[in-house]
Amino acid sequence: MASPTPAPCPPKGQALLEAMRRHLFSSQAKSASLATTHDHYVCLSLAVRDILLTSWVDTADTYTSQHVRTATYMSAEYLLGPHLENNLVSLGLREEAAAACEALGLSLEEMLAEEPEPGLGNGGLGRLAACFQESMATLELPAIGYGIRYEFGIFRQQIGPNGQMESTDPWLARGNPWEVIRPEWSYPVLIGGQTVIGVAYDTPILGYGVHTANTLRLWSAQAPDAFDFASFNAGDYTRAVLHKVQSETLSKVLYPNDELEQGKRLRLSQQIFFVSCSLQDMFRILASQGIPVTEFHRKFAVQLNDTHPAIAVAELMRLLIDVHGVDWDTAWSITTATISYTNHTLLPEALEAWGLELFQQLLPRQLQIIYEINARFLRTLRIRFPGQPELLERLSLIEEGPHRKVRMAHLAVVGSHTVNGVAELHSRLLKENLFADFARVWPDRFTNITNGVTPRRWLAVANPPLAALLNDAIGTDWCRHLDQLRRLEPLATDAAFLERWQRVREQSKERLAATIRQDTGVLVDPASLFDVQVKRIHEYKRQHMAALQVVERYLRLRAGEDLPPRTVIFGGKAAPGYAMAKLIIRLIVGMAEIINIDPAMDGRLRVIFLPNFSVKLGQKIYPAVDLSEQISTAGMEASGTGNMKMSLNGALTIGTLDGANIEIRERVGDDNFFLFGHTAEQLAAINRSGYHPMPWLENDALAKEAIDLIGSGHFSEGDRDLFHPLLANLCSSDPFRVMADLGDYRRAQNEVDSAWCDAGRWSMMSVLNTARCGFFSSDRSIQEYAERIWKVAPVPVNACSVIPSPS
Ligand code: TH1
Repeated sequence: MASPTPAPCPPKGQALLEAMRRHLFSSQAKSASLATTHDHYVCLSLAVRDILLTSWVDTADTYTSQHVRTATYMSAEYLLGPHLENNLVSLGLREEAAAACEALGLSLEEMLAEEPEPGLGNGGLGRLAACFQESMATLELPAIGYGIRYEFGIFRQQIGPNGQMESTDPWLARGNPWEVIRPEWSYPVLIGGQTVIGVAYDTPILGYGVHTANTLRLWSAQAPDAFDFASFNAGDYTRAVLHKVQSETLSKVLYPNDELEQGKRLRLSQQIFFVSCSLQDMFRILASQGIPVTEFHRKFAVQLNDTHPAIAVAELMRLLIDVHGVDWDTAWSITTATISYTNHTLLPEALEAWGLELFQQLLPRQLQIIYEINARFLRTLRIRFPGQPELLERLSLIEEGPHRKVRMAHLAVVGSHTVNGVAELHSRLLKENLFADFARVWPDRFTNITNGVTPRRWLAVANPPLAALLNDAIGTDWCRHLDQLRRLEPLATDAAFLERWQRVREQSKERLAATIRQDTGVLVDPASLFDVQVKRIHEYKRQHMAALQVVERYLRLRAGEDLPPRTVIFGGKAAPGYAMAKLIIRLIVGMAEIINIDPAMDGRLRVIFLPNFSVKLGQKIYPAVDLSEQISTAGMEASGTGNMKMSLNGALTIGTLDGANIEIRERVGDDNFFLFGHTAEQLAAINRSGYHPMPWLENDALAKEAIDLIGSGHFSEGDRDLFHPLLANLCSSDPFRVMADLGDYRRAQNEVDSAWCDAGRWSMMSVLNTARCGFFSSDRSIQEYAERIWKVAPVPVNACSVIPSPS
């Protein structure tokens, strides 16, 4: 609300204020008396956009006039999160915007809350793509992000008594002030004999504290203009419109599956659609700069974000040969010199393989090219490895069997000069298992680049109190050079500093407690230990193991044990078709219902399932985490990035030796990390000798009691059948080795309880987590991509725009 006498606006704030007033009239066509909160949000966003447009225009001019080498990132997902606050922080205008809002009787917080989140991704893979875009701009690297402008992003999750319910996410319903349509840049794509047009929508991606603003170019599907004129003229208007509707479904909705490949016709169509538009766009840029097509690989480096855009290998060949008249061998050298591929998972169910029939129907020419690539590849192998037909069969781009398929991961490896995994362990396992044969053929092709997260969104924007403390203690350089956090180390034993640290953490926990109250109605004590697992719900991530642990804690508390107060917080979406994941949510919700009303648990234990985990909600959660749960079965979580966000914000991790946990532990130190569980190697050995959960369970009275309690219907209003599929699975095959790790998990949790009781020591460990996490900046990851894979150098952009800056 307006304060009676608003503080005078600073000059840049004044300019924002004037621009907001102007946009209310010229963009929203309203007077103040009719303006809604959303109108004001749009006006503020447009006012900020006016300012960043000079950077955007200057960046495009600089890149065009200097013919710069450019990295292009192809990703089916970008989990961007809201733009407004991030742009304000990048421009250094957060305070000014707050003042401008206040002068209008508005609050900046209210404006920020109005922004719908572009949820064009499922989870870690999409969020990584978003962090990478921001880091590329901050490092002043010429780059373009290519993807799909889904009209509906990841579904909205509501939690009812029966667990998860989904609804659509119409994020574009009220327009989008951050994008610019470029109808002049649209391209035809032939899919299943029908032409679809992709139209470019551009979003500026600002670098932090630099004049660079790169472009994220997302393709929207449209029916061709002259759509089916024949039917139209024949009076079959409906048929003509039907084709239009069919074409436009291509960019209608994001598939809500995380790490699950579902062989859907529409999905393959989406992939060729955005890949072909992007490559055609790159040829257009090449031509506009007078560069011959045979120089494609000198102008562009193309990074494939997992196999979703792997069809780029065949499509680039097709465009070079069929459209630009290049011969096969030259085209192949250009393609393999251009493309590189990041693998993000070892899970077999995520490995894309498309049935030949479907492929033939939709993309006959690309299939022909794939056959030719394969024939030539197998020929070289036959010469190098004579008499090894099994090896050839394993490496082939085509999977044999009753249903022959194209293996997209193989296509990506064969068509790339470099293949990387996303954490050290993952990259090693890629070479030892999934791509072992390929590693024999091309040992130098494989490398590792450990993931990172952007400190702008995940510290400066998400955690203003901590950012202010850091600025005060070690200066402001950490935001661009996250390694600077090292300078906190000496302060980890400084009592006065620890007190301030504590205060900052309390603030974040109070803020989250307020959100929890608003979203679930449950009151939680900010002084309790906030124990958090937020991420997609998946059995390999083992939310059910954490749930079992909570039931055990409940039993111990009921038996009179004295344990420090905890608030256990879960959040995350389950793929709508993934029954077991939905059942895990149902279990957590059932536990919360019983535990949170049990007077004996008051002040001791609270269980929360926060609905609709998203980037926005993550920004409130990560700063408030005391204990970060990273408990996946070793060898299954390729990297994880939530683990980095939590540790960076001062959480301690309880975790397995999996993904990037290993590197986090190496850096923060084993004293400041609660390790448990079998290693990937130990699990492999257990698997070889035949795993069964029963022997583990039989020696574990507490685990048995917990399972029995769940089975008794205690958390399901007496329904003994509800959780049967989950419990039966745990007690028979237990594919994710929950029982093998449960005992050691409990031991580590007990250590957490004792460590928490020494508040001073906990704070020191918390400081050391932040201080030693500088490595996990996406700036560092991107620097490695740019130097080792793309060979793309920074190009600083100077303010040279002829258009005057509005400020
Ligand atoms: C995730 C990985 O599970 C996670 O460990 C990693 O940190 C993240 O990628 C970024 O590298 C993946 N998400 C998906 C989503 C789909 C298919 C494969 C993966 S791997 C749809």
